[in-house]
Amino acid sequence: MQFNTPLDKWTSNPQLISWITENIALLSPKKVHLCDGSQEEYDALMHQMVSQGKAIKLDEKKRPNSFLFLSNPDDVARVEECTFICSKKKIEAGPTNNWEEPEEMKKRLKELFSGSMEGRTMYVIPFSMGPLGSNIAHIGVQITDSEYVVCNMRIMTRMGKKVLDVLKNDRFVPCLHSVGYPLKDNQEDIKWPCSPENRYIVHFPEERSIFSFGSGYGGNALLGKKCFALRIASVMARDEMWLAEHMLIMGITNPEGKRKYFAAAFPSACGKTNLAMLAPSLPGWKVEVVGDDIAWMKIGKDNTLRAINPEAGFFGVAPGTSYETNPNAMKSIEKNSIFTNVAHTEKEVDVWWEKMTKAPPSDLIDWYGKKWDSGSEKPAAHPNSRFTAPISQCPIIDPSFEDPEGVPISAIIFGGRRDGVIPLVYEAFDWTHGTLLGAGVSSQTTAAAKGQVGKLRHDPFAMLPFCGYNMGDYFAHWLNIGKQTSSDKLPKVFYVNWFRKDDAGNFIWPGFGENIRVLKWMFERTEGINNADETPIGYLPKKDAIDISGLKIPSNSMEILLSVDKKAFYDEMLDQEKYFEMFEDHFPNELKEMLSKIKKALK
Ligand code: OXD
Ligand code: MN
Repeated sequence: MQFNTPLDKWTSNPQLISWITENIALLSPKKVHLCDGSQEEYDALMHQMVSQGKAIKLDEKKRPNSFLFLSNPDDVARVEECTFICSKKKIEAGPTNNWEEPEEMKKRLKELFSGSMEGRTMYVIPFSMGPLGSNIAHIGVQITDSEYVVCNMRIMTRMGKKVLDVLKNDRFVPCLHSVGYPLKDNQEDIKWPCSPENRYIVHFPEERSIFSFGSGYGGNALLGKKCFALRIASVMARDEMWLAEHMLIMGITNPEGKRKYFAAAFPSACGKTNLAMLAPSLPGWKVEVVGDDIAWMKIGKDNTLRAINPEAGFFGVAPGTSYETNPNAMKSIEKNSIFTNVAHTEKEVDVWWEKMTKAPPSDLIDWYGKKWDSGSEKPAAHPNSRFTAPISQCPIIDPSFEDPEGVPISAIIFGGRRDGVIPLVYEAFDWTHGTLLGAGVSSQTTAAAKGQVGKLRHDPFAMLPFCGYNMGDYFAHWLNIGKQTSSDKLPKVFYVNWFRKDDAGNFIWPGFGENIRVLKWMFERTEGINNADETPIGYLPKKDAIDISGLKIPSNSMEILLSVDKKAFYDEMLDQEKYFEMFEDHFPNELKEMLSKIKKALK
């Protein structure tokens, strides 16, 4: 077998050496490339993909060192129906995950992976989720036959030789990935190799291992992200008493210069990336970003809940992002970025997507690679098209982004998209109630996702597709975390709804940079300021407690935004109760009692 560098010089980790050796035998690659994570390696792979017609180099002056990929139209998003949690017992995976008997699944995977890298290079990528050496961080190694994956992993994680120096002879999470498109008898490669009819994204939680076959896209293929940092990490977190969450982390500084950190979980299409990079409308307030998607949190030496972002890059949805809606995201992707399935201009070769500018450029090539007519019904960029960019390029990166201790979390925010019932903001009575707020997260579906628009979808903790074990046990784990420190050290928990509508169907709250006004109220709550009223559903802002100075909204808006219709909220509680029934006796009694208490108070 031809290696780019001798295996025994690259690592002396016995588990890693035998895993690589076994997989060479199984996958039958033509060559093996052990990644060092260098810029030269990245540049050479990109150069190779451009010359093979797999990538388009964007104009060097307009967008230096940036590339565009157009995927197979059948490989454009995470595939939840092909995602499995193969715990030994079905009950361990719970009612919200797909499950198959692990030995059966192993057999099927063995057949699929057998010879799947013929004619290709097998890349081995050591990566750290979290700052190297942090006691909250963990190490994985991904094997893949996709150069696109190697380059994306270099942006999304801390990757390469430096990780092996930290790993030494310790255990790592093995992540095996193949696009499932072997090149037999010198067959020519194609632009986006994949195998959509044979997709499997499989997790073995007891073994802490990941197998992904058939897709080259995003969360299916960049295994550090959803597969490791959420599904497998949630199991590790349960076993080791920490939290792996689908949350952004933001630093908020008040005009007096005091900085606090908030973490927030929202289902998709609720503006998580925009909130993480918010440009505050209130003078003197500052927001900085630690992460936009995933938070790992652990009670620290000081007994506060400490959070790190395990990722090193953004893998953000492009459409809708503009210098107006999210200038900090736009500045983060000005160079050294990868774009997937966006449109591009033919003449100067730069990227474009819906709402990036008011009017589309005249010479657009769409995400299929065809000329796009501005009158077309179909969007030029795929609705799930993405940018991959280093967080270090974000102009508002938080100074503690690399802090191995993590940042202390003062508030946890849950939320969803609801046109009624749920007020703009309220605060949980305590950690148990906060856990119920997380469990009760639900959101109305938007046109961005498949299916009926406006339908209510339960998405507990925004973790529905990402929890690696029984979600009922996950709720119990949250309650346990609350018992690991004193209540004054625990973050306060809030629920927000930016999306309430008036009778005419218009959003009442302006959102975006104005959300700082709601964050300011939460900030004050975490300071112990008495600016809330106790109500049956939690603490609501006192009249005039939310700073709306300089905000032009109709005079009764705040009243409507903060109103609670007791009957409607009672029905909401009944709906949650019904939803929780599926967890049977895994649903914690403490939450049942809290729910009953709230129902009683609403009666
Ligand atoms: C994501 C997701 O891509 O949550 O971040 O689906
Ligand atoms: Mn996400």
